[in-house]
Amino acid sequence: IKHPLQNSWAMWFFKNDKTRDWKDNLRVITTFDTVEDFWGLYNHTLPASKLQSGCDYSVFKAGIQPMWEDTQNKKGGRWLINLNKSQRQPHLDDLWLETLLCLIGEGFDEYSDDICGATVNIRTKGDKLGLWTRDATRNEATKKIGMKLKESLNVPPKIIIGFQAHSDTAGKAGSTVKNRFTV
Ligand code: M7G
Repeated sequence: IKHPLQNSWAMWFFKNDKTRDWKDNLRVITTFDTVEDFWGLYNHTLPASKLQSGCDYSVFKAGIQPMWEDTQNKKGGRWLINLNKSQRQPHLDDLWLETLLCLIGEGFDEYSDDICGATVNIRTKGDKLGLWTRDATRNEATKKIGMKLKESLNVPPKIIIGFQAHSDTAGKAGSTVKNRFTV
């Protein structure tokens, strides 16, 4: 008998094809709800660091699409970890795996219900890790989740990470988005 997870999850893949709408480039790879199926999936998918630039992986609770427009995301936001180019080879895959283990292991304690999912963006200008939560107005939950993420990923204290509301991010391609919280 397999070990059930608290939630069912879907893993998504995004491939940047500029001839199509952003949403049409997003595909579900598979869903899983046991520890064993998670590892089967993890071991059979290309590590994030080996994806082409412009691609994303996302892992979200089943029923939530990894986009701002989903009803579960539209009032939410993300904690964002920006990596520089030199961090992909030594660190990206470990950081992504640790993020996934926090998600599926419900590692955010009493705030695990605030979690929607996580995304890794592979980009030449620097990869990004985002942890998406459902309500950017929940101050206490948001701050605690950010602190827990920073601790779980061993982000050095002097590196400050920020939380941005999706409503601030949407439609602001290229420009800097203000942080609602930092830890
Ligand atoms: P990105 O892939 O998050 O970061 O956003 P990048 O700038 O480092 O590549 C790039 C663009 O993808 C955005 O400016 C939007 O046009 C589109 N995009 C990204 N996300 C997460 C969404 C989304 O949730 N919904 C929609 N409609 N477009 C999105």
